[in-house]
Amino acid sequence: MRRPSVRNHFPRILCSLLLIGASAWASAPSAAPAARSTPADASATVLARVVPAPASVQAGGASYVIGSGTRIHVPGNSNEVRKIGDYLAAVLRPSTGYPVPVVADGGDRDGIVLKLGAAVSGAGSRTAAGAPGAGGGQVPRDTAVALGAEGYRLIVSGQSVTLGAEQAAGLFHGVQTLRQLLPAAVEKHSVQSGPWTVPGGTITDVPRYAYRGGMLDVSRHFFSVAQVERYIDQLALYKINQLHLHLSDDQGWRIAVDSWPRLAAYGGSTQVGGGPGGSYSKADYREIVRYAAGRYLTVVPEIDMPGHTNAALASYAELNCSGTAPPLYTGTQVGFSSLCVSKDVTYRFADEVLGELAALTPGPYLHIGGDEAHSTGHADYVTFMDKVQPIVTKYGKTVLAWHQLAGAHPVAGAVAQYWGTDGSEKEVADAAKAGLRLVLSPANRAYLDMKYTASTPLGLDWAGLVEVKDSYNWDPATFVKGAPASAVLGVEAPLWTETIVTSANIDYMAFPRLPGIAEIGWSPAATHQWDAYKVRLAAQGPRWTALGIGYYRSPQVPWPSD
Ligand code: TNX
Repeated sequence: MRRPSVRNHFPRILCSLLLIGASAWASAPSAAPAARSTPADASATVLARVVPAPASVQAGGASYVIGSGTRIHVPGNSNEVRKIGDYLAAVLRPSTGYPVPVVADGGDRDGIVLKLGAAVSGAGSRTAAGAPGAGGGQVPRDTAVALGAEGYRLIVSGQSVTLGAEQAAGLFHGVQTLRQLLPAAVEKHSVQSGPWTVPGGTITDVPRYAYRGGMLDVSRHFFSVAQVERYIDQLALYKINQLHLHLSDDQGWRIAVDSWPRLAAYGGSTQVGGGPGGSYSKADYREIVRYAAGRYLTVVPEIDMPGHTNAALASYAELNCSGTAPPLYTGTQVGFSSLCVSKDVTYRFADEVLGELAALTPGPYLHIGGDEAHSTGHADYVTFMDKVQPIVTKYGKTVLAWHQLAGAHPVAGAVAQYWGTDGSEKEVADAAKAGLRLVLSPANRAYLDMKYTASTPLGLDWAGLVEVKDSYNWDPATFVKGAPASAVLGVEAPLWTETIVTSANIDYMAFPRLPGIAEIGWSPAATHQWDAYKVRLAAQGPRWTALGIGYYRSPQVPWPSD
């Protein structure tokens, strides 16, 4: 495959990064599992195993054991927090066999307490060692750290597990951490023997980057709503907060558009290799959005333009400069298709498609593609982007596009998704200096469709072979040479599906690399260390097995036998 370079520039907004000082890091993930098994060591070991690595971990104090009397308390009984309580209960009930009721009262502190809002920053009284104090259950004011939109604090003592956050997303992320503090068998769907011990200590955690994405290409091969929801559940485990859906490409158009009905009906009728394809009705798409929102993920829909458009061009002859529709395409070449930049109908098409998609999408972004437009001349490419970006902003959305946008005129506030391999594209760095924000998806690091080794049965290798260590060892802040670190909004792991057909295929390519990209997006740079990470990652293996996720057992990772 030919991969093009980019040109050009533009304005800015800073992504505020909330970083806890490395000093707060205490005994955390860099501490490899201890060989001895005194209770304190055992606690430290378990607390130090979380992926993504939390910003601050203090092990110590009595452990909490989930038992038949454990309840999940939702003081204030807000609907949103109750849903998170129900989600946690749904994880705990099948494997523990306990009833784990979710109750509104906050008075009884013997159990798991989910606290939202003001109480979190209020006076607290538990020590890091978990000794109960006068304000039992309050989240202590033990650091000056603001938990913000997604942070949380988890305090485990002999009496209770108290999870506090300023926003519900933080509680949800804290629940993912709590899952990892329990034995892997907690993820199974039948009753297992405990004990269900949560080690004593305190975790205070906030993300490094606001945007932490996973992309699924549902165009090259179509994936059902249930398959997408399965992937959402996997993304949520690692605190990913954006689901980018690549909804259109040469091989298939996957979203119903009322004003252009043949896009889905005809353009969605096949896929790579000539299978039946498929598309989402608007109700299907709303269901994906709803399900994702319940896991604190925002859906980022992509309509790839002006290239990667054969499915649309085949559906409507008038979109072609020639006026003739090409046949549907089921191969894997890229760069041969283009919307007709000089025709007015092209912009009516873009307006109506993006308008309908904006109306269905509560999240802030519309991704307009813009990659590999090899059949669109540069001047035409710039013209097209000049006309289509304002359509996105007219519908109240933020422009997201592949990094070729940097070679056109990115509008104020736009975000470019970088997919190069060596960070040498000066146009991208210049545009970032001028204010373009970046989401980092370097293909030789973050592309989940790259083979791990030459013998990986699935995947492609145009960006190289990407073993687990390659995938983990990079820093978003410095990857694009000359781009200011402040321009980086976050990271994303794309999974292109030319060779990916089933959920088992998705599992195998995403695991174990996806958690590494999630960690790069979430954890403080100071925690980044392969030797410690591979031990933490290894501990995830039994969890994936318990969840039915079949992963690649990379020889780089010291997996336990499970
Ligand atoms: C490049 S990177 C593409 C996709 C392919 C992918 C395969 C980018 C924005 N486009 O069209 O599916 O490589 O790895």
